[in-house]
Amino acid sequence: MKSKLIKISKDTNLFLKKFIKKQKRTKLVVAMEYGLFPGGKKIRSKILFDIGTVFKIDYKTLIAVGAAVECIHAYSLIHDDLPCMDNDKLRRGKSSTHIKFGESTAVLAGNSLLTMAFEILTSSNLKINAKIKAELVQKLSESSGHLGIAGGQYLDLSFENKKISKNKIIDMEIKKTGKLFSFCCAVPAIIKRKNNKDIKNFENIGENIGLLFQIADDLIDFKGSSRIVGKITGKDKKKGKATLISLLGYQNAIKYSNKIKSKIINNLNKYSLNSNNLNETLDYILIRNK
Ligand code: GRG
Repeated sequence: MKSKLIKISKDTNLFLKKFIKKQKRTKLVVAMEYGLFPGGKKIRSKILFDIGTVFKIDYKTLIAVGAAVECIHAYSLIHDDLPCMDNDKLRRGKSSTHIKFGESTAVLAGNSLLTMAFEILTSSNLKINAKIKAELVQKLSESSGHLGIAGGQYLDLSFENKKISKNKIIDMEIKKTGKLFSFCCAVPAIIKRKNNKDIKNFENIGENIGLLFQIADDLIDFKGSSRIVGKITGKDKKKGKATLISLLGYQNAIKYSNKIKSKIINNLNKYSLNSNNLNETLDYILIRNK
């Protein structure tokens, strides 16, 4: 598992470096690269790889689409750390982008990474037909906007210091974190021109993976060490964040995450697909300490 993740991470970074190198160099690109490299764990790209391999999608295509996803993800982290959002000074073991370059540059670097994701999806590097590219662009935009990450972040901020129901917390976490995983899981089905019902099913699997990932992230914030995680931990409690841990307690949140894991695997097994790779990624998500 670790060696596959390292290879995917290396190939994704290489793809992104080459993509940026082909463009005219600007000062803003320095802040974009700071937010992108060396980068995080590349779990979203790994999920894309796990499902993509089952569908026999070409590796280079998976790396290119994964690179677009990592641009959106890096953008969300840069903006998430801004003083008007979660106000964090540390990310991926170094100063947040706005601490290093200033707020306005961080906002613009984030915006430029968002648009770069769509440049990648529509570029000639990606060898898939135009109709499928358009569908990927549509799905990724939907996952990033008010129905997805941005909408989830809005809810996350507006839920602070309030008593929020389990369903509302789940809805917020699926939007904030799940929608990008949902996109990763649907991509192979979209490329293989599966019907809408199958695509919806894979989106649903992705939402649950995202939810699982977010619960694990909240458990790390609750118990993890800042030195290992590379960002300040213990913030959720201080900020009065609505999480499944604050609602259910630590042990029950772990039980709930195991239930979601079984749901994901059962759902995938319905397709009689080999879920070995995905299974090991889910285990990694649950046992990781950063
Ligand atoms: C990006 C569309 C868009 C809007 C901006 C700021 C914001 C609105 C959204 C924030 C969303 C957010 C930060 C959700 C948390 C997701 C999460 C658990 C991130 C941590 O992911 P890891 O652990 O990070 O994969 P690494 O560093 O490993 O890549």
